[in-house]
Amino acid sequence: MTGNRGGLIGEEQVRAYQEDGIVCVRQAFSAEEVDFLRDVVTRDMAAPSRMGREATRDGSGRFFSDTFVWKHIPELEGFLRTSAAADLARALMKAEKTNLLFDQFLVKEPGTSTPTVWHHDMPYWPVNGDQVCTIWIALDPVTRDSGAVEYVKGSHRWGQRYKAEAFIDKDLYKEDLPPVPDIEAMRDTLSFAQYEMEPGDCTLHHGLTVHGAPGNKRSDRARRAYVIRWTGDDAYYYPRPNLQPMLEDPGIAPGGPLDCDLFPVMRG
Ligand SMILES: O=C(O)CCC(=O)C(=O)O
Repeated sequence: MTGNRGGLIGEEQVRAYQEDGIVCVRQAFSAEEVDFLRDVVTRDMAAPSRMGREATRDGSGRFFSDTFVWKHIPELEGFLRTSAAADLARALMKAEKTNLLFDQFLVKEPGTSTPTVWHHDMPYWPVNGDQVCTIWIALDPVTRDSGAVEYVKGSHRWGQRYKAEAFIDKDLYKEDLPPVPDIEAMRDTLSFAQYEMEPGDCTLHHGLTVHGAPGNKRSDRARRAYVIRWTGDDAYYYPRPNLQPMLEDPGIAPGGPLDCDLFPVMRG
């Protein structure tokens, strides 16, 4: 299998990703890589890029996000190019080519009450295709009470896109799509995945898998994640009005491949 570094991905995980839209891969990243990412997130939180946002809603704590961090802290490019992250995404998507869409830190500091609303990712982004996925790398031990992300298994195959709901700017998204259904009211009829994780563990989810997360109730530990968005062969540029801001205009044609300096090819 292409890009299957160190045998981290087997047939069963590819099947699970394709069927469930979510898999967890244990210890895909070394202690040195985790230390590197922890150092970078500390620096980034102290001096975020212009894409940095506070996603904290009313309540306690701090829900921090920054995107396109690799353009702000250039050492990240080495990690993006040489770590297992791109290989895992490529193997699960069954892609030949793999582009980086963007990277992101998502941090819930201790005592952050803000949940992550139920949503799926693609309505936020100027991209379309089946081969779109996210890797979420744990930089701290993650438990339900520290804000482990929860995923609705199989929701990427519901054949429906839901309206993006803003984490930050409430009036941003205007696409004419139905809202995400009331997932809490459907708990008995749906199947969920939520993983307790150690630093260096990661999850990969499909761009249409519905997911959300509780706040971080712990007072002793942050929930820091390095999150990378990847696309494969069938993905194309699909700009629409009022989307999540990208760092800059990528200068590529709608309907065409993503390959450009902003969304570079990392494999293939
Ligand atoms: O980390 C979180 O709370 C949300 C993660 C998320 O929405 C994502 O990885 O797409």
